[in-house]
Amino acid sequence: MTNDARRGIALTREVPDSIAQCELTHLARQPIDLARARAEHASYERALEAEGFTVRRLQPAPALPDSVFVEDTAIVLDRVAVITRPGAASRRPEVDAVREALQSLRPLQEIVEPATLDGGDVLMLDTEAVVGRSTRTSDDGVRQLAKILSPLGLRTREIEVTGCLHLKSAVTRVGLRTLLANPAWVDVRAFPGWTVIECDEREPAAANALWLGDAVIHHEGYPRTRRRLEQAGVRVIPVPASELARAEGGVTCCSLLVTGAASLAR
Ligand code: CIR
Repeated sequence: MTNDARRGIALTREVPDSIAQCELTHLARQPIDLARARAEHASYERALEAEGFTVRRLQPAPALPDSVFVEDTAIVLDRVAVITRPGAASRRPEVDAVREALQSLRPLQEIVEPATLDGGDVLMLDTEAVVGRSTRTSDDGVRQLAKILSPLGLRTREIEVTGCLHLKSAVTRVGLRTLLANPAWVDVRAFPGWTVIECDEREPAAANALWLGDAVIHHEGYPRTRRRLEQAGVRVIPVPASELARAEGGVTCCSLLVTGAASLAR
């Protein structure tokens, strides 16, 4: 696709100086090369631009270590954007800039205290929101989301996820009727009617792909899983993402895609 705004806006946020203090749940802390992380993030933004998105960077938040992972702060749908209340207390101040950026693009709703919900736990499958009941998302968070989505004709379903941070670490959409999953982290039988491509077992974190409608952005470090995707006819755009993986982030985490006509209003 040519470099224009027809696809909509991708909200991103720069890798903060404090990334080394990020939250970690399943990974041991390793040093993160800030310059390299920023270069990888820039490659990711360029890939989105090359696919027709206008990248809009939120104001930087140098003191919020996980602020690059904007996906967790909102769920952007055609007719509403839901501002979340992240499960990690250190991440809650991240939502302010996201709310400000989204308010001219969508009617807003909010997940409110004491509920928690991370955007990384919400997998939208057409008219259904599948929500991972991870350590970050509470039952009340799922209930509040269901209440917001139900009047829009969208169902909400809770699903168990184990061994990884978020539902979308375990399963993501890669096609009109196709998912990419790590069956060790999520029960793939929970998606009847969907073709499920399993990631290579030597690449457990490879189930996280960012679906753009006709291609996916995927971490270049997972060539075996990439081959499986390509064999299934999925167009893969590989990007470097190894430094942010050390912060337990994947490719879906670094953007909020605002697509459709409403996104072009300013
Ligand atoms: C966290 O633990 O919250 C961050 N270090 C990583 C968040 C990754 N986000 C995502 O999977 N949606």
